[in-house]
Amino acid sequence: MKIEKITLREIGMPLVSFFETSFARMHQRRMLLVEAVVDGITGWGEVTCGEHPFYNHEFTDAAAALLREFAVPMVLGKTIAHPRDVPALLAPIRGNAMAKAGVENAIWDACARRAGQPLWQYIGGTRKEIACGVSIGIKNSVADLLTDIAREVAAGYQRIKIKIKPGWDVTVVEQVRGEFPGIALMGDANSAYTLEDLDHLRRFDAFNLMMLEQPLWYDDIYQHAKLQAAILTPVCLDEAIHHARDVETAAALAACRIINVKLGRVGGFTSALATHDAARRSGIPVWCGGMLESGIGRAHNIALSTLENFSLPGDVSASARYWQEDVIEPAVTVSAKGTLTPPSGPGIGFEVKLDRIQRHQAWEQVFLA
Ligand code: OSB
Ligand code: MG
Repeated sequence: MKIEKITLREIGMPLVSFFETSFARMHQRRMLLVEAVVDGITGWGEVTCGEHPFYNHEFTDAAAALLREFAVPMVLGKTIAHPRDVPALLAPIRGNAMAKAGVENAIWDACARRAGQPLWQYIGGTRKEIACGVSIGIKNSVADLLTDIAREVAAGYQRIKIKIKPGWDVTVVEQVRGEFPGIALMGDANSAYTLEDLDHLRRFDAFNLMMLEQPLWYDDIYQHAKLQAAILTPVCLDEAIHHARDVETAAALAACRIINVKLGRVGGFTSALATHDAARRSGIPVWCGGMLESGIGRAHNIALSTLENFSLPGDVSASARYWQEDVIEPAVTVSAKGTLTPPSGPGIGFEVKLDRIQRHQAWEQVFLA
């Protein structure tokens, strides 16, 4: 199969409401979309990095430069037998997993379409129903947060994740628990703490949280092992996991009991499959994390979530929580019991609406083999 053409586009869309983490408040997203033509068949990918290098080192403008100058020329005109051959083409580029994943995942979509199969089946997924959770950002007030949680619980979502940071943590969780004693609840700190905060972090043990996501340094596994040994709440790693070897390290050190697999952060489907397999071998359940994706990235996350070891509800939620109008048709919707059925059409299984993309488009660049 020949990679004949790649089109890069940047789109910008306002979020329906702001999303705040321990590192930033986001009002809009600038996203890079990758359209790859393989043997005459088009596939779509999305680069999931943020606009700023605050979640990881990648950011939209840097990813665009990396794709133009390095990643696209490395794959263009090349012949592959299977999309799992793409990482070897991109291997000279160190890091930059999300930019590379945008290219690789577009090729996976094209190849699944060429095979006439839904992408989720093409990658070996088996789940016919995916459990969905939501990620709720830091709000202006606890009252605002409780209102948002009530809405998402009423909508059926199976797990509520709230963002936490020093000053918006134990007392907030205490109030949420007071109001919603029975919900599956977790906190995501996005690396806002250090081991100096151990006594403070131990206070979360009183609230029966499903997990505490990446409380310590974004690039650390070992200190998380010390934390996990000292608290009852399961630790979940997000930022620190880049590939299957990190899962092996985390398992060997007992640094966490749960892992968040983000398709972009681990560098695309080939690495995500290996990461998933490594976690399964280690007896660590995983769930699919999100990066405020457009419908294209959302569709990829749905496919990934059908793998067997994605046994916990992920941050895979409805398009309408983020976008006035998504770039795919139909929009992603979640059932009243907080589930989602993977689509039956070939590839990502959603129609990509080019007219909507063009309406939000900042620029496009076409690369021909
Ligand atoms: O840590 O999971 C995270 C969004 C941006 C950056 C980091 C994270 C998140 C989320 C959003 O939690 C999840 C979603 O897309 O719904
Ligand atoms: Mg996270």
